[in-house]
Amino acid sequence: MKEEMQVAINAQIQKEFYSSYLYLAMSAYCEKENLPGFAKWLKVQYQEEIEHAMKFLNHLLERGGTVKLGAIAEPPCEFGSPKALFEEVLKHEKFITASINKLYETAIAEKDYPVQVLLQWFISEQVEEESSACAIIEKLKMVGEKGAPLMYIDKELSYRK
Ligand code: OFO
Repeated sequence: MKEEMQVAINAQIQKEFYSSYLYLAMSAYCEKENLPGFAKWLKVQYQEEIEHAMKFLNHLLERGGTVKLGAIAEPPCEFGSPKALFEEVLKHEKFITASINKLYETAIAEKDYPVQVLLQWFISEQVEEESSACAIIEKLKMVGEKGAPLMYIDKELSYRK
């Protein structure tokens, strides 16, 4: 596996772990704000992000590459209203989508076909990630962010497995 490809995948592993760290911080914040359903949804998201990081890490290992884990930055601990928090989720997912697309361009330039196949899963996943954040933002816009309607959304989010 070419060096440039390995560097790019290691950088993506770091971003996926940051995503997990960010969503764990958001989950803890929601728990503190008495929004257990939001907290649960974000905790599932945190676990999914670790799986994303591991898909890249395992691919590197399977191809005889070198795993070089970078430092994970400290995420914020205050996120404002539920809508503001989900706007942050969407913004972060758009950043990850751009990063995955860039990685795909590198895989094409390096003629690394196995990485291109791996990335196709991530490209579809990013469509889903952005769409679910958008759907939650839209619901919050529709019902507002207080009282019974907020509790209803909180309950709905608690069903995520
Ligand atoms: Fe949220 O998709 Fe990975 O980072």
